[in-house]
Amino acid sequence: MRNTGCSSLPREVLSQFAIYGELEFVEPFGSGHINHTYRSQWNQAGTRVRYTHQRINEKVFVRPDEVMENIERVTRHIAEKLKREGTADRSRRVLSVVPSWDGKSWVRDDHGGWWRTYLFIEGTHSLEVVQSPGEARFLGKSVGCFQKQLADLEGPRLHETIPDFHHMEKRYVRFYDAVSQDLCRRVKDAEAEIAFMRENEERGGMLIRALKSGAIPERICHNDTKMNNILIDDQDKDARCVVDLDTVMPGTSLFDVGDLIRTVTARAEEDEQDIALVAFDCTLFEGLINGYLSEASEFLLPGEKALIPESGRNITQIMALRFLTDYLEGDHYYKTTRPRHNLDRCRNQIARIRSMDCQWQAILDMTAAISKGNQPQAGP
Ligand code: ADP
Ligand code: GN1
Ligand code: MG
Repeated sequence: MRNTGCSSLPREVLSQFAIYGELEFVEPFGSGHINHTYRSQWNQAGTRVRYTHQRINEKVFVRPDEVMENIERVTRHIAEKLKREGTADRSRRVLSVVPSWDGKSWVRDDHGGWWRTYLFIEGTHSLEVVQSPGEARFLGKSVGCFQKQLADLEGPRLHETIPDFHHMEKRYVRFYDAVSQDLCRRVKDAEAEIAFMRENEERGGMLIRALKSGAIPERICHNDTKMNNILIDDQDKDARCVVDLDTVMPGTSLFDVGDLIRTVTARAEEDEQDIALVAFDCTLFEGLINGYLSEASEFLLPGEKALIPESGRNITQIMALRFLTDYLEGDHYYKTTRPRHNLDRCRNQIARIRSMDCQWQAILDMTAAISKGNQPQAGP
């Protein structure tokens, strides 16, 4: 079935969450590609309170119970840490899961759909394009901080909510299947893009090979750090909260910094159709990596730092591959609003890679210089 983003929030679902007061209204919210997101407003004894509700996309997350178990553990861990550290404004720095009246983190609707609720984080917005190195710095710092907060999560390994999510080699297997089957007769529209994917296959496997061989360590990471999954404070413009936690699971730190590089440095939206406007911006890259390493430098190993430039290229390539595969398979994964939407997205990602390639030496030099400047302090 096509993922068009249409659905509604049943009232019998809302009434099962532990929310007091009178419902004023519910509206669709956000521009995510995967879940169905709504915002509700309530009158609680004269105070206006808002919540975020999401129907989990079960075609993507086949074990919503495991997704929610991960999210409960991760949000509890971060919230406790913020409390111990006496951090101000804590409920805007981590998602708060609102339970059902019977104490679960989810509610099922009459058709078996899975729903969850969070406190709506007020006074924030998310970005589709970054304008300044300062914004890029805040975004990088927030993801470095998120990884650091989870580095000491105890207990069993988190569930892999989407197995092999960033496994380039397995993504290629599926892509080649889509090309050879050509079920929608779309291969003819995408010959140049298919050729690009073939040419870049070997290089694209670099991160996953490094992870699987043990050259870089497995860590808990977010796995979907595109910038609109980070909420920015409306007043001071600093990043407040990393959201969209469905894919928090084991991976490499490089998946996260790579997705930041992909989204933050391009000076254009992911949906921009005029690829002449897609251009890698070195000053945004510098701000981003400075911010990220100001938090992450203390735990990253030299092998991880060395792969930061490649991570940006790699995650951009995997996104190009996934958009193209979805186009060839008939647009069943990402929400689309027009024909060729996913092909356009793939072209946009390829333009990002080409622009990075034109500035590759600058990217390498800048990363090395920032890493050197952010060396962890030697112990006493
Ligand atoms: P998707 O998986 O579909 O991308 P997200 O969890 O990212 O869904 O939610 C969609 C958007 O809604 C996010 O990009 C973010 O801007 C916004 N959002 C999500 N949760 C909250 C929240 N608790 N408070 C405020 N905004 C939120
Ligand atoms: C999806 O859920 P959302 O819109 O934040 C996707 C990411 C892609 C992104 C591209 C679970 O992210 O992997 O990078 O679209 N999430 C999933 O915009 O597939
Ligand atoms: Mg999202």
